[in-house]
This record gives sequence, structure tokens and C-alpha cells, in this order.
Amino acid sequence: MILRDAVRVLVNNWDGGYTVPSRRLYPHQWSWDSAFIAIGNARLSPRRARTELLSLFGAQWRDGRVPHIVFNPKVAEAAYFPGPRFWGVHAPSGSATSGIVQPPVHALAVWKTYQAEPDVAFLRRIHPRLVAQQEFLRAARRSAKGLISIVHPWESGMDNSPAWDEPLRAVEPGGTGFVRKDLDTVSSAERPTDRDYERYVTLALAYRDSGYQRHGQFQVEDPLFNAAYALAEHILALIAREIGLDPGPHEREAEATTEAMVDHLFDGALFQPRDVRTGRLISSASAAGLTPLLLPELPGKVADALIDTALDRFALKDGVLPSYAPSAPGFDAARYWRGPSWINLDWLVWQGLKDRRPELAGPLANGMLCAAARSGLREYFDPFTLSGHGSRDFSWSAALVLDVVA
Ligand code: 2M8
Repeated sequence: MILRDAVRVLVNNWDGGYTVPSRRLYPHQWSWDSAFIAIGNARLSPRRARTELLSLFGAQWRDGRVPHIVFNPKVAEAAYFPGPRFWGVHAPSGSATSGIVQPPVHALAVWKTYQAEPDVAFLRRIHPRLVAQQEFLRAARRSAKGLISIVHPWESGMDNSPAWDEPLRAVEPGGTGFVRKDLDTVSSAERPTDRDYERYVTLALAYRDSGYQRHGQFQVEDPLFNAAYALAEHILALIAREIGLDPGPHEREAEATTEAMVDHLFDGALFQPRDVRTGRLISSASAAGLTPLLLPELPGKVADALIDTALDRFALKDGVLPSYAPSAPGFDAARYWRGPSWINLDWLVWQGLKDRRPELAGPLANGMLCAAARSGLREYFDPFTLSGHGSRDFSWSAALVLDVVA
């Protein structure tokens, strides 16, 4: 039943060259959604997974950045806020896009797609694009500490995580006079507040007005983003081997970034974001801090400490993971990225546990399937009751459930 539903969602949300995250709430192509969706589609139709990824990279900018949204020109401007006119920018391909990025989980998706059906021509075609994506991050976003910054909460993918409350307080909200579209579809109790949106808009406008160049009032080194970046280097080394290129530089970059993360973001129990503007770690309890488990180069002792934290503070053994530790201030079981369980985050941690601690990966996989069976392929779930929240028929929930059962 869940599988039939998952296939139905992916088929219905397919738009010809890519998959929308959800028909009403997110009617365009999103960057990291496409990566997760490709991972699921690789189980059904590797060709469709390749098309999804190539279509996203088709909108890559000249500087290598992969925009977080590629707009569908057939969808009305008013269907999503902020739409193409707000961002005011086009990729060299002619597609209207946003100007910010999302966690670079695409190399992982490329590799999973390749494993499902080895196609060297695809690897050769997408490899330079993945390299350019990483080069953009190094050129535009890397600090002296060797870590990559995000310049907007939307870039974290975990938009209103309590981890961003502190850096966002420094942002003077000026962005008003806009109309939110998300509240037409989802209850305001399950979405970011208007105050959050005012700050999101302020930050996005300032970045836009700098020609998408200058860091503004928000600059943070996020553990999930950096884990995705380092894992991408690890995978680029695997891809390089497959297509006869030198894996060495990628291996060294993966190791160096992992080391920088341990040196600068690990607090002994969890990876924390670092506020680059103050130079301080943000003391928070986000499940993003568990995702460095994905990194093969992570020292065993650090991985063990993370797993202890996942057991103690995120109730790892009970099934799904909350996106924020329930005992921490700011937790909310139903409000978007402030606590609910998300299948993509569960899946990333599950990937990190599969080889290290299969006895813990199993219950987590089971938790994801239980949530989907209990409430359908919702965008997020109450981590205690598994009741569904946000959008229905959500693509990455469908895709990753397919991968988990495969
Ligand atoms: C959510 O973010 C968008 C802005 O990018 C929104 O709220 O309108 C986040 O959950 C993000 O991680 C996700 O990629 C996007 C589409 O599913 O929705």
C-alpha cells in the first residue's frame, strides 16, 4: 500500500523533466528535493532519475552555483512566493531561478543513480557540473577555517530551525508588503511565522541587491551543509576513479573538510552551526548536527559520541528522529523544522548508520515506514504520534520510502 502510494506520488508530481516537491505548495523544481527524488526514482526508473538531475544542472549558473529553485515558466507568478520576479534572475539556459543554493547532496544522488544502473556516459556528463558546484562553494563561501557558509536560512533547507533564532535576531526585518502563499495550503501553526518571513525576505533582497555576491546579515557554517559538501568530495573521488580521472584532490578535500568540521563545529556531543559574524558556535540541538555520520572519514570516537547523543537526546531507538531535540528550548512537534520528523533527515542519518551500526539503522528505517503507513506521504510528522503535517503527497517522502524498502 505505501509502495503503491509512493509510486503514485512520484508519477503525479512528475512534470516532464523533473518532479515538483508538491503540486500546490511547491509547484517548481527545488534543488535538494530533486536529489532526494532522484534517489527514489533510481529504484523505479534510473532514466527518470538521470533526467531529473540533468534538468536541475541545466539551470546551473556560470559561476557554478546550482540555484535552489528553477521556476516553471508555465506556472503563474502568484502561485509561489517568492516567485521569479522577486529573484529577478535567469540561468544561462534561460530558466528563471532563485539566487541562493541548498545543501549539495547531488553527488550522492548521482552515485546512487549510477549504482542502480551504471551509465558511464551520464557520469561523464554530470561530473564537470558537480565539480563546478563545489568550486562555486569554495570560491564564494569558504572561510579561513576551511568551512562553507550559508547566507540565508533557506540555504540550510531547514528554514525555521531554532538553530537560526539567534543569528536571525541580528537581522533588522525590513521586508514587508509581501503576500505569503504557503498559508493558502498549510495551517499557520505548521509553518514559519510572519516575523520569520520578514527576515527571510530582508535577507534575500539584500543578497539580490548585491548581485547575489555579498554576505549580508546572516552567515553561518552549518553542519548538514558542510557534511553534504565533504561527502560530495568523497563521492567525486569515486566518480573520478570510474571515469579515469585523478581521485586524489577530492579525497584530500573530503578529509580536510571533515577535519575542519571536527575541529571547529563539534562540541563533544553534537555538531553545531558556527555564526561566522560573531565567530561563536550556536548552542543548539538540531538533528542536522548528526548528519556528519555520513562521512566515511569521521573519526570513530566522534561517531560514537554522536550516536550516544542520538540515543539520549533524539530517542533514536524509538523510530523516527525529531528534527530538533524535544528537551531543548524552541522545540515544537508540529511547526515545520522546529521539531517534526522529516523523512530526508531520517534518511541521511540512516545512511550514516547503515554500515556503522546496522542494529540502530533498522529501527530508524522501520520508523520512516511506520510514519508513512500511519499518515501517508506527508511533508513532516509529529515525532511522538506520527500524525502528518504540512503538504500531502510530498515527493521526497515518497522517493526515500522507496529507497528504504528497496
Ligand atoms: C521548504 O522551503 C521553501 C523555501 O525554499 C519554502 O518553505 O517555501 C524547505 O523544507 C526546503 O528544505 C525544501 O527544499 C522546500 C521544497 O520542498 O520547501
